[in-house]
Amino acid sequence: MIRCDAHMHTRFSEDSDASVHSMLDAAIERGMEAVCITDHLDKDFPQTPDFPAGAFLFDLGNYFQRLTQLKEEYQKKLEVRIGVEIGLQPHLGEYYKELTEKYPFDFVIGSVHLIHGQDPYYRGFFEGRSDEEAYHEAFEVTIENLKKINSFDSLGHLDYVVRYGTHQAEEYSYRKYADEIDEILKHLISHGKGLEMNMAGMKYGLGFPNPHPDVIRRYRELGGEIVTIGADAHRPEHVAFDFDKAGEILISCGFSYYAEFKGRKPIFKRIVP
Ligand code: HSO
Ligand code: ZN
Ligand code: ZN
Ligand code: ZN
Repeated sequence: MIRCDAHMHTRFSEDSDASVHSMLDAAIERGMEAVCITDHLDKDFPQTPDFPAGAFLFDLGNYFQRLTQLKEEYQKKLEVRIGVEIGLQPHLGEYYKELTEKYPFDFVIGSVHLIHGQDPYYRGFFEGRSDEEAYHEAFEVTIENLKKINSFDSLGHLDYVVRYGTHQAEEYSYRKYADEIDEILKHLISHGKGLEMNMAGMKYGLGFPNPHPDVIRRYRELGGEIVTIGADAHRPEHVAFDFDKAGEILISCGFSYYAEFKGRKPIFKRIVP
């Protein structure tokens, strides 16, 4: 059983209305022993149909103050850790370095939400691009980000772009993008970075987490040891989503442990099937 959900959003994130309490209570209800709250901090997010330019930022001083209170309030019921999901863009290396050194995060997820300034969440990105072109472009941009940004612990939802593809996974397999994916995985391994297994892929109808288990298996084959797990819930009902399947999937990828982060250091937990 996996007992820690290490990726969730609350109303500190522009795209969530959930109170922190509602997310923590849901985690207790689902049998979690620990959670890490990882609100979105996506510097230089462009204007989109839902948000004005510059959305996905919040006051970190206020965040730490509020979450530290709740950490104490919940300490007998649930271990609450304080993290963040930073949105990677190649020009933000120095910005994120300063920010992650300034605040005492437990865990920093680095995620690529923007491909040359566009979020594939919006259909506009796929206009004028085949899924195949879009996926190649997303992985190339991921490599570029990794070369420029080191201030994170685990790479979030590596194949995020596939969730939103016109034909989703029809044009997708590890093999088809093996050159780029291997470069991403080798970079993570040689820099001591984790790979996230993001269970939200299950609820997007992909039928697999992000990244696909073949990618997680390849990370293992190449010597990767740090897999973090999160449901990426933006609402209480999605906390620990499909966690009953997470352990089996990870075992099928050759792992008997998963990793949680505390004080920016990995803690390895045995997966009990
Ligand atoms: N950042 C979201 C996707 C999104 N983009 C929502 C804009 N709105 C993934 O958690
Ligand atoms: Zn979000
Ligand atoms: Zn994300
Ligand atoms: Zn997220």
